[in-house]
Amino acid sequence: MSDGTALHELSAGETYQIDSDEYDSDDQGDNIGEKDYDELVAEAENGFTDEEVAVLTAELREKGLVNFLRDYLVPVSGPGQTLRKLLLGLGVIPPVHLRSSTTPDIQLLSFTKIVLSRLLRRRTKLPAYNSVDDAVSLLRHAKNIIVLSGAGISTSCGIPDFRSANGLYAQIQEDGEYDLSDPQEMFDIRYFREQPEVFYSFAKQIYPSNFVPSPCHRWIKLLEDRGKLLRNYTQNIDTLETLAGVQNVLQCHGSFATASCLRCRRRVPGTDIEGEIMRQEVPKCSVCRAEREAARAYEKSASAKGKPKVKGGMIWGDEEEEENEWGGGEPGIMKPDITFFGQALDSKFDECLFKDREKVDLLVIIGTSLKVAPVSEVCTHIPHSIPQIFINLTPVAHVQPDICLLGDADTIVTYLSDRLGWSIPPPPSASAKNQLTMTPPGEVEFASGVGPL
Ligand code: CNA
Repeated sequence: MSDGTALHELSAGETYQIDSDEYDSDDQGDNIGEKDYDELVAEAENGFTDEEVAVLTAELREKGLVNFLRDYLVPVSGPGQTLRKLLLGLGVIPPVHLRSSTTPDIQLLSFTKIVLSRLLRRRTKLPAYNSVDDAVSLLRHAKNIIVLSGAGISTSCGIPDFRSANGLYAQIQEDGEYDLSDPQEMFDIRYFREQPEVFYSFAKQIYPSNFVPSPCHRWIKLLEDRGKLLRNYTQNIDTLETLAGVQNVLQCHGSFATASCLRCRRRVPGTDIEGEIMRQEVPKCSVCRAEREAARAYEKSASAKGKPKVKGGMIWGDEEEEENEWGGGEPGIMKPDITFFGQALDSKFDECLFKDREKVDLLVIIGTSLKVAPVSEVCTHIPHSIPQIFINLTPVAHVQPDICLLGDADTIVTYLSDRLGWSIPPPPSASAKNQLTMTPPGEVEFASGVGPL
């Protein structure tokens, strides 16, 4: 689960490795002597048998990290076991500063979690499910489907995805207009703070203005209408699932439905900054702007009268000080409430996944490269015995779904529906569209004085 982890792109191999960001063990010079090593091996061999380790690993994959650790450390009957014994049983030698046999569990916990997460990420394909017929049968019988969707379900609506050959990253690279070491910087919060104009130069391309939900969005609605949708975890920020009428959708990466000031955190309806987005301008916070104007006016009159430059508890000093206060010399910059790389996901993601993993009976992944963590980890954080269907234009190498249906997602879901004798609902009427576009799903709190849409 996200565990407060910031949004980040999986780097090559990361899925299967404890990377240095996750665990900075200051382990330089962690050479292990032959004697120590032999003692650890002996301790491991006296701990769990191979069969017991296999059972523990299977339990981990079914229960998930949190439940597994709870049951392991505090079992209903009998005394708990130590994390040291578990780690050694899994063949993992703790780093030197955690290696003493007297190291308490509490100190080993973070390291153990990383080791277990790594194990969880290795899902083995279920041999029973392979064909299109299997997919049809799974869909027919499933009652609690999680749909994990990505930008690929909106490309047919005219919204480019990130990583396709004609996606946003390729466009940005081709334009060569911005000095970016990686097109991903376009969605990096640090970069945004420094150069918001870059994001706003292309934001209108993905802004949900005149788009009509695709057959895929409506297919998710169909699953919901048939009482089969447990939840749609969407990485998309275009709110088209909501426009299609899907109720049980979690917009994991936020959406354009609201926007907030980076400085004062005031939140406003997304439509407040629509004009600037369409004109490719950087929207500024009107409150911060007014405050700054007032502060400047005060400062001017104060210095004319020889008074100290103090207003409202703030000290208005030299240019540099003021620049820091405003975050780069600008009054508060407004940012749509979409999650950028480097920002943490809403805790709702963890909460929902923790709850849903107990009920889910089928995972359908559509139109995503599964390159953005932590959402990509939905695949491995639900019990590994739950079947997974992957529908996408291009294959992925780093996950192991059971059934891969490669091609245009709209065509595939239409085909599956035909086979099932289901009909995908038509696009919403124009009036429904006006009501629904940009409506934030669930409850959204606005700053005082600002009403909901
Ligand atoms: P991605 O990494 O760009 O992957 C999209 C995937 O969809 C690729 O693997 C494509 O092969 C596949 N694809 C493209 N067109 C189709 C199609 N017609 N049928 C089937 N598959 C197709 O995007 P992800 O969603 O994996 O990455 C997550 C990012 C993308 C999230 O943070 C989003 O906010 C972000 N994003 C969202 C939108 C949107 O809201 N519509 C648009 C662009 C980017």
